[in-house]
Amino acid sequence: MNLSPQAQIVQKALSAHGLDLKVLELPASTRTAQEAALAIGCQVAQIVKSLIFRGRQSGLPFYIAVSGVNRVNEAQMEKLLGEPIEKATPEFVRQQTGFSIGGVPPVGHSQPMATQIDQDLFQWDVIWAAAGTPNAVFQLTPADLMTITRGRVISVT
Ligand code: 5CA
Repeated sequence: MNLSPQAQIVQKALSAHGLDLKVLELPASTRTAQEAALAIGCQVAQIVKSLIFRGRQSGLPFYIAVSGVNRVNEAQMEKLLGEPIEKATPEFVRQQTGFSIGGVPPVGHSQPMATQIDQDLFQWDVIWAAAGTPNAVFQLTPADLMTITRGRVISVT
């Protein structure tokens, strides 16, 4: 299958972990969690939202993998991360990850960053994440998500 260049970056990062995870490019948009769930035929809660925040003091990026139905409790997250945070601008997301909003994957980022994983994703046998473009996704297990991101599992809500 011919993947677009951004999706190929993600496929290579996944393959490098030795996991049999396959990037799919779908005809329909997967730009938002809702659109992705519709295109895939799964629950919105099974979609991994890839949210980037910026530390207001450190300027560092934080990656939070969030179930499609959850909203991040920023005050709680600030306690956990130890500094005030703000939602990243589209430009900051591109700089730090190498991808644009709507296609940001959990792996293959241009800069390594601290990762948190929403514990609610563990309710599902399989979940889906973006794979570099607003049409690319891949299926994985919550355990795979931990393996590929080395993230810390937390309550985000
Ligand atoms: N492809 C789907 C999942 S398979 C996807 O990427 N969904 S997402 O939720 O991870 O990405 C969209 C997210 O980008 C939104 O939830 C929102 O948090 C963020 N976002 C959207 N527009 C903006 C914006 N203008 N500035 C900052 N963040 C934004």
